[in-house]
Amino acid sequence: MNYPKILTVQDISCVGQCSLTVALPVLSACGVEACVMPSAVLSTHTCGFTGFTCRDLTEDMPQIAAHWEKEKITFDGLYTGYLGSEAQINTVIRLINGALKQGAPVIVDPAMADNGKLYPAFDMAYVNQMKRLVAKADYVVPNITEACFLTGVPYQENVDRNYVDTLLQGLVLLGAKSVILTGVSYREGETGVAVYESGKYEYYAHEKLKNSCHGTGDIYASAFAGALLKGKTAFDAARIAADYVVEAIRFTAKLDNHWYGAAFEPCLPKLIELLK
Ligand code: PXL
Repeated sequence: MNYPKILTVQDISCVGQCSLTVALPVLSACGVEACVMPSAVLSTHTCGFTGFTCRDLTEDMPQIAAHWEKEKITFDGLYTGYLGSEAQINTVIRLINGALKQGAPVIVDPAMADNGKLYPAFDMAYVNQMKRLVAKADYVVPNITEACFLTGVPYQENVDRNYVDTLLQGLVLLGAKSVILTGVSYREGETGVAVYESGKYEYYAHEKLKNSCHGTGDIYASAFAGALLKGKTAFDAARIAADYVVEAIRFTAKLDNHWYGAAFEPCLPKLIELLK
């Protein structure tokens, strides 16, 4: 019975359908035991709400890790998302070095930017710290914007194979073993995911919907991590996650004024179906 235990490190945005409120249900639906190390508690996410509160848990994180170490608790995989600081990245690197079982994959979603821009909380110093985490990744799961910030390649809205190859190679040069690059659109009405693993490039194209939603990167990375831990190949996990996110975006388009996130919950049965 494949019942893996994954650790995910990211914030709790109490309202906003992102980070841990996405990762927990999605990983659970995949049939994976999801353990968490929350990096901060925010009243909402930071994109579109104003006046949100934030309780930084940077100082709690090493204490949590120390307790796990004492209890000899280890994990079959580690998946990181939105983090807040260099100190948090240091704790994650310590977990990678000490809290994982042999061969457990490290999945890094460098959640920090979209549409050509960094999220409000981040600057280039954080981008540089994130490079240290990418260097430890078995799978890095950026969107095009994040890949550009990490590699120093200027952001372009329209991309071709050459441009995508430059991003993939740049991420591998940083130390990532495999790259799952999302939002790669070569044709009108179509977008997709480029998977670069062991020197091999594969591409999965899917429908590009007219609406876009905040938080889809978190839904994508969570579904990818869950599918991978359940034994799917990286390409199959990338495809399943893409099909699931498309479904969630399609569902969200039917709602009135659901602006802050994607309604991924009603589509969880579809994810479970895709995993069969
Ligand atoms: O990965 C999305 C995300 C997660 N957590 C917080 C955010 C965002 C994006 O804006 O603000 C706190």
